[in-house]
Amino acid sequence: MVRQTLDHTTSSQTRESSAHSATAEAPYSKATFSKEHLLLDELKGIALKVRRDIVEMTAQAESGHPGGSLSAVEILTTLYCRVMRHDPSNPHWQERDRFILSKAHACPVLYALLAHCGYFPREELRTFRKINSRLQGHAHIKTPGVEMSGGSLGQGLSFGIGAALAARLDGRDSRVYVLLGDGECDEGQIWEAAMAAPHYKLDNLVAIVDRNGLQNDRSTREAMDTEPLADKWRSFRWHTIEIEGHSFPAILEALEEAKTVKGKPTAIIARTVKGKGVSFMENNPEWHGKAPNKEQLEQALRELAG
Ligand SMILES: Cc1ncc(C[n+]2csc(CCOP(=O)(O)OP(=O)(O)O)c2C)c(N)n1
Repeated sequence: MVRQTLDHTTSSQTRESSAHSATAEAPYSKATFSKEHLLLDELKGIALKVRRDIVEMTAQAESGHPGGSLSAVEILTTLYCRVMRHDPSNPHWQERDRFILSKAHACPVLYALLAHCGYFPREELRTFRKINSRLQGHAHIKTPGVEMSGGSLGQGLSFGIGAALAARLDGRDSRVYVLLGDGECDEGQIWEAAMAAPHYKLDNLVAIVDRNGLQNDRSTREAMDTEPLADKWRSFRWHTIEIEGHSFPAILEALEEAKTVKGKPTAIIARTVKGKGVSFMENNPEWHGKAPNKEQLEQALRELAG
C-alpha cells in the first residue's frame, strides 16, 4: 500500500489528498511535514542534496564523520520529510514527534535535514565544526531542532524512553524515534534501555539501528559480534522489523507498521552501507571520521550530481 502511494500517486493527486488531510486533521496541519506526502522522486532528490551537504560540510571543516552520516540519509529523510510531526518555526512545540540522534557523531546528516526543513538557514551549514558555531561536531541542544546533546555513545535510547514516558504522562500522542549505530549497540546501557522500554509498554517509541556493519576502524563483527541482532531485540520483547535501509518504501512501510503496534516498542534493523553514495567511501572504515580533500570532494560531488 505504501509502495503504491509512493510509486503511483501523481503530484496533483498527492496535493489534493494532502489538502484534504490537512483540513481533516487540524490543528496539526499547519505545523506538520508529514502531511506533505512527498513523492518518491522528491525524496530521492532531497537525499541526494543531503549527501552533497554532508561531503561539503566535512570537506569545509576538514573533519567530521561522513561515513555514518551517509548511511542514515534515507532514514532521516523519511522521518523529517514524510513521517514526523514537527514545526521548524517552533522547534519546542510540545506536540511534536521527537528524533534523537544517539550516534551523535553522524550530526552532518541531521544538520542537513534540519536546514532543509528550515530550522536554520542553509548557509549556516558552512559553519559546521567552527568555534562558536551552533553546528558542533557532535549534536548539541543549542542547535534548533536537536533534542539531545550526544557524543558519548549509548545514551540515546534511555533518553528516548524518558521522552516517550513524558509524552504518555502528559497525555500527548507524540512519537519518539531514536537512531542507534550498530557499533553503538556494544554499549551496555543500550541493553538496559532495551529491557526497560517493553517493561513500560512504550508503543510510542521506535529504535532504528543503522546496521552498516562498520564502526570506527573495523567491522562490527570483528569488534563485537552482535548477531543475531534482530533476534536479540525480539527476545527483549520489541516488535522487530528488518529492512533495506536505503529503500524509501521499506523505511516508510516499517515506520507505518510501528504506528499500529500496541503495548510494545518497535525496533527497526535497517541494513545500510556506510559511506553510501560515494564510491570510495562505501564500506570503507577509513571514512568513519575523515574529511574528503579538495579532489575527493570534487569526485564525490560528481558522483552525487544526480
Ligand atoms: C561511549 C563511547 N565510546 C566510544 C566512543 C568513540 N566512538 C565514536 S564513533 C564510534 C563507533 C560507532 O560505531 P557505530 O555506532 O556503528 O556508528 P557508525 O558506524 O554508524 O558511524 C566509537 C567507538 C564514543 N563516542 N562513545
